[in-house]
Amino acid sequence: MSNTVHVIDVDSGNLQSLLNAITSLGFNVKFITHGDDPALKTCEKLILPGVGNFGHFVKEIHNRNFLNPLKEYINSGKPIMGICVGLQTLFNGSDESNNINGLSILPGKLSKFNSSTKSVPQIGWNSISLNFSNNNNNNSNSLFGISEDKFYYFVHSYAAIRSKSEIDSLINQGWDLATCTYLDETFIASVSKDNIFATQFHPEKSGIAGLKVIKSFLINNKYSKINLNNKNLLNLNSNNIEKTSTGLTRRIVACLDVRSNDQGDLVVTKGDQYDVREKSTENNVRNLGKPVEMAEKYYKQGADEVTFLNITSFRNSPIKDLPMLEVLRLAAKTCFVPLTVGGGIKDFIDPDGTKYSALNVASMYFKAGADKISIGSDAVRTAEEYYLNNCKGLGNSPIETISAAYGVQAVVISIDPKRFYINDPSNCNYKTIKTSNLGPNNEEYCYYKVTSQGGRKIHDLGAVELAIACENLGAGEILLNCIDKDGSNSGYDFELINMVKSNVSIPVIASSGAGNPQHFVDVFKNTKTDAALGAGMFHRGDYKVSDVKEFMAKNGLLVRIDDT
Ligand code: 1PR
Repeated sequence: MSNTVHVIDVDSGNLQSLLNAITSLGFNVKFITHGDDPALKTCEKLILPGVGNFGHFVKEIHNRNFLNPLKEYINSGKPIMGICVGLQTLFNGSDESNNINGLSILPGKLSKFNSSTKSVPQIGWNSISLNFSNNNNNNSNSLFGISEDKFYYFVHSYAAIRSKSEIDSLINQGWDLATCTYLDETFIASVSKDNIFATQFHPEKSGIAGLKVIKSFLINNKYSKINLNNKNLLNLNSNNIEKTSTGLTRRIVACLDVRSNDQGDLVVTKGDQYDVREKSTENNVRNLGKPVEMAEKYYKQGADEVTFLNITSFRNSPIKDLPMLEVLRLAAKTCFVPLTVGGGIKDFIDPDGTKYSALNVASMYFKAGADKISIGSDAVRTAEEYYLNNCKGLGNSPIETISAAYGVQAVVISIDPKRFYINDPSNCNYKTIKTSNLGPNNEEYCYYKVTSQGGRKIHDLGAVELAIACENLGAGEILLNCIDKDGSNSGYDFELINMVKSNVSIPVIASSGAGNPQHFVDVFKNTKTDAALGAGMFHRGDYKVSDVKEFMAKNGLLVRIDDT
């Protein structure tokens, strides 16, 4: 059996992670970028991965002359595996890009999740149900070991949403299926028939459980015996564990604030209310460890996601940011969960006069292995522009250009809000709330102004207003910090989280204030946050990510525990 797998590359999103995953399993990858490549006729195994926009992906398949060679490959009976938009392309088409035809190997179209009932995109770890056709080999799972007792990482707004009878009809046509239910909508998470296999989720980002699926495909291990009693003890099989309404697990994000220290080394640091210097006379930047090593440690402890924030990027040129690219490259080789990078994602001109667009910068990070980029300061500038322009984007902002190229799921907005108190909310320009923590002069109301440049500049813009503008411009997720809570170990700011969450339909990651596992339980029980982030408590070694997850599970919350 050849050790090489061929992967179709039409410049659609981050293929570096897939390459890293396959390489970590001891296989080689050869990319095929054009349908005329003779390797398409001779290769033994093909992967069709896709990220982002359906229309863009399918057009590239056409433009690069892949259509007929791809059909010939599939008809030859040799194995092919589609991932994410690669699975979507097997259908007739998608509401995301009308008038663009898919391969029509499977019937019907993709449609958008209903965002009036839940966060869209679906971002996170969900479980699947297996549905087998009658011609399946003696009650064997032909889905390369995909299992009902595992969680897989999904990130998408469009899906093959199907009714029970439509699913039965596919099964009658000989398809083995994994379906997934996202709150009120059931969609196709994986398909298998003859030589065709595809997943809507990203196995290369689904931890060890996902790597096992890729490995099974690479070694032709299509069938595995069904063992439905083998459920994850901590989770799906336990009566004490909640069933979340969306099906998603409670997502835990480990965050690394990174900067150069006074010796010029790139270090993980952590501040109190954004002040990252020691309180000693030396006043050094706190050095809590090396970014790549710490990221790997958190991945192994079970973090569902790792975020890197380059916290001093606003002072530097992109050339000085290059070490962060290296951090991403190295971390992506060992961390098979989503990676986000923030800091300095904006248009700028280098000291030598070279112009870079934010899209150029983001592309460099995606190529290095990032799955999402996070925009802080420039999102504030863009939102101010949006309101000055009668709530319309100019079309050229980083949020708009990056989400158009890589999909909304790839653009996170990092908000750095600061709390202000008032007595009378009637004349306030920002969304206010009646607070349960009275202000210093017993004020009963509060609001949050956003800041930029690491909290240094306070803007006349509210946190909710910023979040709404960014969602409208094409952001896919909010990373909601809170300067007042940062590094305080006193728990999250529920009032802020509830206020922002109830005004947007994209997912929100709660951040700032986590000091112990109880704080994670509290934030999920008291708010509708989609994820919770911790930094200092992990870096200091007070608790491991696994301590948090075990505590959450003991308190009945659904968390992902990876395979070993
Ligand atoms: O503005 O696009 O260049 O992005 C800069 C990014 O760096 C922003 O995301 C901004 O939040 C972040 N940043 C800038 N300065 C600081 C600083 O600390 N001096 N860190 C900073 C923000 C906030 C969190 C932190 C949580 C949890 N750090 O991500 O990890 O508050 O901490 P805790 O669990 O220990 O309480 P741009």
